[in-house]
Amino acid sequence: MTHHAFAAADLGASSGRVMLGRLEDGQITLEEMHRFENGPVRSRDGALHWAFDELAAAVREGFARALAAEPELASVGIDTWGVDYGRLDAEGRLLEQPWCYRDGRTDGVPERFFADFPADRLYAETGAQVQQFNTVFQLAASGAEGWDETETLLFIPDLLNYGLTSVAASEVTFASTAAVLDVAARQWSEAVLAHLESRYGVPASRVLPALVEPGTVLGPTADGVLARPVPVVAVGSHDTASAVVSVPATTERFAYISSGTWSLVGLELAAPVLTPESAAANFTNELGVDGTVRYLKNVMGLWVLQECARTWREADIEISWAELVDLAADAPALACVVDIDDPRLLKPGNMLGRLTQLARETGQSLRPDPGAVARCILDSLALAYRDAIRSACALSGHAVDVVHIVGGGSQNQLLCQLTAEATGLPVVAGPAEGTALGNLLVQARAVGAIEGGLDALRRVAIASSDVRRYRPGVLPIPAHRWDEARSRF
Ligand code: ADP
Ligand code: LRH
Repeated sequence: MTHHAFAAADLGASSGRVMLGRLEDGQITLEEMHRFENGPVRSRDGALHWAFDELAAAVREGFARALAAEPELASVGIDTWGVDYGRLDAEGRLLEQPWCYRDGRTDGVPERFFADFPADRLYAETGAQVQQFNTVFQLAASGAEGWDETETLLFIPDLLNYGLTSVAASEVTFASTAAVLDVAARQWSEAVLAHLESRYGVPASRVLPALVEPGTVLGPTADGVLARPVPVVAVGSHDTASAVVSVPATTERFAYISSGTWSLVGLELAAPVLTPESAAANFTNELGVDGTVRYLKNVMGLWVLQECARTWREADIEISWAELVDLAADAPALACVVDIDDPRLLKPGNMLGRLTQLARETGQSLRPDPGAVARCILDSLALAYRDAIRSACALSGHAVDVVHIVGGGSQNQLLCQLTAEATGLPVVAGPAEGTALGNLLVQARAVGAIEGGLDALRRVAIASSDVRRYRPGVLPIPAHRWDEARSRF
């Protein structure tokens, strides 16, 4: 029986993993090779960076284990969280550990940027939502220093691929998170690059490499990286792009939520939506696999709960995710809801204090026990999903009959049920390791082990995924209570 094996490294903002995928009879089975924590590291001067060298070593370790387990390993591929980058000198050395997008250096930068490059022009060109951490604003914030020594700017997955292969390329799904692409052409935006150079002294057109589409085989791992050279595939290297590939959809009329540190909520479309209404609603048009567009909104996500859990851990209160979900399920529904996308929740630290403040500002009070806090976060997320899905459909004219939730958050049964209740739509939850699966699917096709378009990849995703189904109307929360809750902020 033919059998192919691939390894996927999937680095989220809270954890990374390397999964071995075995493809047999149209089905991929996953085996975890390595799992490691990730998170921003505060340097002595207070700045937030990523421990890139440690992440690169962990990816390599995971790939080495995969090759030891499957000596015929056909390829490896890497995806990571969006927007961040590193700068390399002429010898290919990293000039500094990459900045973390949650650092405060971009505070106020979009407003200054738009003074001489209007927001509507940036949206018409790049289709990117305004998030202060978009690469374009990070580059504007970085100042003119260090660019003489910079030979190449690479995004995080491209940087990891470069470390494996010495090939410098920029994979387009990730590049689309940077707000420096002409989104319709799937090419660098000459206008945005020229502005970065003339206004901020950032020689973007010189340091950015050629773009490649997902599925491009970059080349073999360099000698000595692994026990033998293994092809490296540029997959949908933005984690959300890989996650969307894995959605086990049986219809085109689906919305997805890629649920992890962030919740990426939206639709798969054939073309970007670049209308002023879409810009006003701050929807982004990120690029997907096979010429698709990921039309979505960044909802603040389980980050808020992760930060609360970190505070409880520091106070010696250890609660597993499953226990937290149980406590939240026992807490009253919609007792306190906040605008979970308030920018004040973006940075690390004092999350409980900030939630309490948001509640107070809207005439509510938040009970400080973990069950009530978790319930507030999950109810607020479900409300945000409802808004995002409704708006995405209205702005794009694409109707949906089902919501797919993939990623670690698909294991949160309360959040899945609340999503069904709030949206009034059936929810299909899983796969929890969707991003790794999407990464593996694109590799499998790149080396010829699967043939066909996204529908063929999704048939394998369906065969490979255990899903759980939720229907609306199970919890005693009628629609008008969601409307009332939404009216509080
Ligand atoms: P990222 O890739 O952004 O690091 P993941 O997709 O790994 O994120 O999802 C992490 C999140 O998944 C956690 O913040 C947690 O809320 C949720 N999660 C993980 N395991 C469980 C579980 N057993 N039950 C409920 N939620 C879970
Ligand atoms: C999710 C994600 C998201 C980006 C954010 C920085 O992991 O890639 O799509 O906006 O991280």
